[in-house]
Amino acid sequence: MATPPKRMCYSPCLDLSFHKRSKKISIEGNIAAGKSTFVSILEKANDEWEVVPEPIAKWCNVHTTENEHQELSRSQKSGGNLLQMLYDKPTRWAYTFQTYACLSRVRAQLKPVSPKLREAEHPVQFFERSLYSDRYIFASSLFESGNITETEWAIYQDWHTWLLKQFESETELDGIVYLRASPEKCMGRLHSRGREEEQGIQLEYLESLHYKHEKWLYDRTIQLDFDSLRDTPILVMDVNDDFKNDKIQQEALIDKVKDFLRTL
Ligand code: UDP
Ligand code: D5M
Ligand code: MG
Repeated sequence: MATPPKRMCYSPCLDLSFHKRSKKISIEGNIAAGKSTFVSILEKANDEWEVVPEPIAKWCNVHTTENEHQELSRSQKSGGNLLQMLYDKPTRWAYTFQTYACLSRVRAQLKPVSPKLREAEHPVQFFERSLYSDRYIFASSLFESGNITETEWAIYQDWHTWLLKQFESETELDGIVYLRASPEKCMGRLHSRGREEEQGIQLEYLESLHYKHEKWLYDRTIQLDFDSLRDTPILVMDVNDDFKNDKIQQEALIDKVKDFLRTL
């Protein structure tokens, strides 16, 4: 009898020695807290550190194949900006957004690592957010605000739990860095960044996301469905003070990350 084909094994698990010596760290924080700025600083700080950015470009420009194109609405033909659609009409697009956010994050996180990182002695991958923030910050908040229905929430939790368990060894985190900033500070940075899709975001939304981050990563009081996540070490760093233009601040933050990595 023919042996059934095994589930495709993505690169990290093909190389067991790499898998054992590498670390996966998620950088979490509110919208515009400074995550992208910080990960680009991290990437430059050490040759053995690599970054997996949030796949936001994909969410702002959803592509389809030629044939499917004929069936699409005008907004999608013009480049399917799912982030814009989410903010314009969350009751219609929140669930769709979550399916795509999760799919694109799994893909990004399972991409083969670079040969340079594979050769490194102490390789570290930093992810900008994680499959966990999709669920415990955003999807949960959109459900609580009535933008995801009870049925959608039940379906979401079902496939999200299943998917993460399927890819547990490839996506499990060794640590989390929480970039903690006040909602007011995030609002200021959001405006200074000026991403068009986000200009209608209200302080209230940032406050609700802040509260979710605090419960998950600071107070550690939310109910989690993944055993390993309950014990994942968390480094909390205050980023209310500008670090983007302050080398001393940057070095202090990098030193904290190095100390944290040594404990893992
Ligand atoms: N920013 C800043 N000072 C900082 C960190 C970030 O002025 O110390 C700015 C950054 O240049 C950007 C905005 O704040 O215009 C949001 O930062 P980022 O995109 O890194 O935030 P994210 O949403 O990724 O957390
Ligand atoms: O940018 C990420 C942007 O995407 C921000 O507007 C929040 C949004 N985002 C990210 N993940 C999700 C999920 N899962 N649901 C809804 N919205 C999401 P940044 O500013 O870098 O945080
Ligand atoms: Mg970012």
